[in-house]
Amino acid sequence: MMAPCPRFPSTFGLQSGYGSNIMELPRLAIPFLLRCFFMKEDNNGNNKSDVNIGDVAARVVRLDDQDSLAEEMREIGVSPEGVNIMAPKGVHRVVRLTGVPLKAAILLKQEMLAKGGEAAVPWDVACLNADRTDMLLMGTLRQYRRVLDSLRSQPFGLPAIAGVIEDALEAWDCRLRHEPVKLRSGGHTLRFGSKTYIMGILNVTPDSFSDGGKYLDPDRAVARARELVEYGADIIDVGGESTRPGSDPVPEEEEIARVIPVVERLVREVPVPISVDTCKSGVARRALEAGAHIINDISALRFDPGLGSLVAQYDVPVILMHMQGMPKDMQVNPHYDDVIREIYDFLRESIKRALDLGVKRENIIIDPGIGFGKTTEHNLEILRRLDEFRSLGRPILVGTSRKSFIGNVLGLPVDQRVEGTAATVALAIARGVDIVRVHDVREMVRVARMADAILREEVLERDER
Ligand code: HH2
Repeated sequence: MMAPCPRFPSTFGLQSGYGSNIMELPRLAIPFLLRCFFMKEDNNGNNKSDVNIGDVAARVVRLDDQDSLAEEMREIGVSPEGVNIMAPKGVHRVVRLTGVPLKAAILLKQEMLAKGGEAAVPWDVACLNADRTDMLLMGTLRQYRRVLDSLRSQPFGLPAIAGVIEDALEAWDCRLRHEPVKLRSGGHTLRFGSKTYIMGILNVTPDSFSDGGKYLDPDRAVARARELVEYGADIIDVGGESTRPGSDPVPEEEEIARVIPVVERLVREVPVPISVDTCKSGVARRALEAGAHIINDISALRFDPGLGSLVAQYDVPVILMHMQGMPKDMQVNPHYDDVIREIYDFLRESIKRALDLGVKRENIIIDPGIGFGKTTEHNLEILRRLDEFRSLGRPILVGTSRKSFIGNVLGLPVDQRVEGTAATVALAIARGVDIVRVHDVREMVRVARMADAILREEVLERDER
């Protein structure tokens, strides 16, 4: 005889307030009825199953994107239709929105709740005491899809806000699918997502913090570049101006005299793309005329108004880096209210500025600027949360190599930071970085290849074919 039904379990209960929906009743009732059917109670009223469960085991699986989840579903035999329906329900995302107008925030919260998600807002919003607010949206991809569909027919700017949310979600998930970037000469193409690119540092300066004075002579510089390529560098980054903390700018003619003879030779003599680390359009123009492939601008097109249009004219990739202050004073009490948010906003605006100047979106690479106006704690937080920059939808570069935050953590001088650098490179790759700018190319190529083999299955599959 069937035992009396257990009490309606609280976890099945209808939520009060937002989200209550009579249409949900059949969905809630089915598991409840199944439970009534299969469960018995012992004399004390505790539930006891009459089925021998044998060897059932549970394991939390780490599937943080739809593709991996779909793969796992196929593995256990879920039908293709089932995979399509269920995969978006199994991937949860938290999205931080900033600067949302009050009325839009209230409707957006209601929409998230109505579709089974959540939206955290400050108390001021509940009291209608704010003009604009930040929000944390929480939901599965399916819930977002349903919310976004319904926002598109709502007032208060919600259709545009839906677009912002959708772009961030798509960019975060599509990092492995950036379009290939064909470089202007040498038949080079950058295929971001397929591997981690190693940018080897070649400073032709007398005073760089780590390799200053070693490669001022062009013959030595070229020999070093050849060595870096032999070790596995994918790109050589030539710099003629140190930007270490406390450094002064170098006059343009001086920078040209250091950089251009080396670039002219490298373009002919080494088989990888050449990037030039400069903020000056005069230096960049000469380098591009000499055949350089990429411009690396630590000022993100802010210091020289001519640099953006030059990059656009030559149709080359440009690295836009975040920096607070100027190299001379950037390490004097760097301060942020919210370091990730401020760098994110800076890079978002930098991308917009570059686009306005005519730079193609596919030519933009972003860089949070490790060590440029940041304390050790700021640098560590940036690395910990590097993946948040993926929502900007552009490939990410980081330059941690031998920098002082590694020295501060390990208590080691600049010539003993290779293992510390290796840790940052491996973890940055795990967070989705596309290019690492390093001095110790031989070692970091090994770190990156190993990390790629773990994280980018397609790399291994490709190599094994
Ligand atoms: N760091 C340095 C120089 N250029 N460019 C990008 N995009 N990102 C970086 O992190 C970055 C950079 C500083 O390192 P280094 O070139 O070794 O030292 P110096 O400025 O003293 O020449």
